[in-house]
Amino acid sequence: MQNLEQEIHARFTQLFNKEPLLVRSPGRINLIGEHTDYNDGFVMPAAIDKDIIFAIAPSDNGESYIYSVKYDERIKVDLKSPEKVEDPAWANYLLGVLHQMVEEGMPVKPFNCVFGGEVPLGAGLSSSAALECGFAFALNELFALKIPKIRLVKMAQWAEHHYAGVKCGIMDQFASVMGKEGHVILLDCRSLEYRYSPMDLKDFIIVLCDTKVKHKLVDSEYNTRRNECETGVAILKKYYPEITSLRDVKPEMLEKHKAELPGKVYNRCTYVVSEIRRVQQASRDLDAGDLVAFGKKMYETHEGLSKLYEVSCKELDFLVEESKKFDKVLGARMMGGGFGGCTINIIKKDAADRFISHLTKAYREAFSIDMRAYKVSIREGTSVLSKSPASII
Ligand code: GAF
Repeated sequence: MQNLEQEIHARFTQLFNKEPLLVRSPGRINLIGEHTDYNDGFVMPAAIDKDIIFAIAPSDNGESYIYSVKYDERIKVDLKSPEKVEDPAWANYLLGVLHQMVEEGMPVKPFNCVFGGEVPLGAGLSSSAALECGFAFALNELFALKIPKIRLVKMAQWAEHHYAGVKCGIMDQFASVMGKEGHVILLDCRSLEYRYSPMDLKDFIIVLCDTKVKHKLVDSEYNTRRNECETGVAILKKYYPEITSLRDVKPEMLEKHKAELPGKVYNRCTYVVSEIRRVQQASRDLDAGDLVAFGKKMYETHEGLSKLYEVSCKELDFLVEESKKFDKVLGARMMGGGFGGCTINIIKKDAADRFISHLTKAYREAFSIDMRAYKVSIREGTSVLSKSPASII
């Protein structure tokens, strides 16, 4: 982390010969509550110790540049109209944020920015939210725009919808900005009310197992799921005009009108309706310190995501099945949008290394792929690392 910060700082001073403001923005995990955010449900995410770091300072020559360390690529930004670009893809997450600030007439002046990080791409840890949120946060700080945090969250989500083309919910951006060290966030995605709950794992830790696969059509399948949920709501609304999302749907309503719902739509809705309830129960488990009950619910979630919501894949299913061979694993499931990325596992500390080497071996034998494992800790959301007086306007 220290090294990354130094690297980004060094690259900035080398390119722009100035002291920058440094901002970190984390990736996220989600304990439970998957594909519930865009259905007005509950989620339980947290920010983690994997960051993207931004170095940013005002520019002295009226031009603005953003440089990606990972891709060793830079773009020149037109501050008058930061429109979507064909290439490079990474630029759109940032341009989408900038576009809104410019549209709203915020006093964004020419700047230079260098960013890079350790949130793995395509692993379901929401590197895109970290990118959007960190950039929004950095501009807000640099130009003292006084944008409230929740507005930064929404601007980041807007960039994802309109510049990256994924109709995501609010969870990832919320977790990245609002995360709190050692706590999970229980977020009501309808009202945006939230509370922090201490994640007291006792002798357990969280291990992520990265399948290293990202199957095609992830984004279009994501948008399709969202549409299927909306179709379910539209059909049920004929009978229950008061409902506006799956949050309002009770299991009995689904059963009563099962025959009118296309099979897939019924399955998608069944999963979401039960997952929304499951998160509420899981939150009570956590309050009661009952990690065993919590872990069981993670397995139930995976089952629903795999069989009913159909966003898992053979690699994720394999890792979850293998985890069941370890009695020291309390729960495991696929995490995030699906079709690849990571599983999240809660496992006894002293068994973690054995678990990782067992899974790595089994996974390599099954798929000829080297799985990657991360032991993660829960950290603070997006924050300033260091301010250079010269860089602040
Ligand atoms: C992705 C989305 F960005 C989130 O909004 C959420 O829907 C998640 O998939 C599934 O729970 O990470």
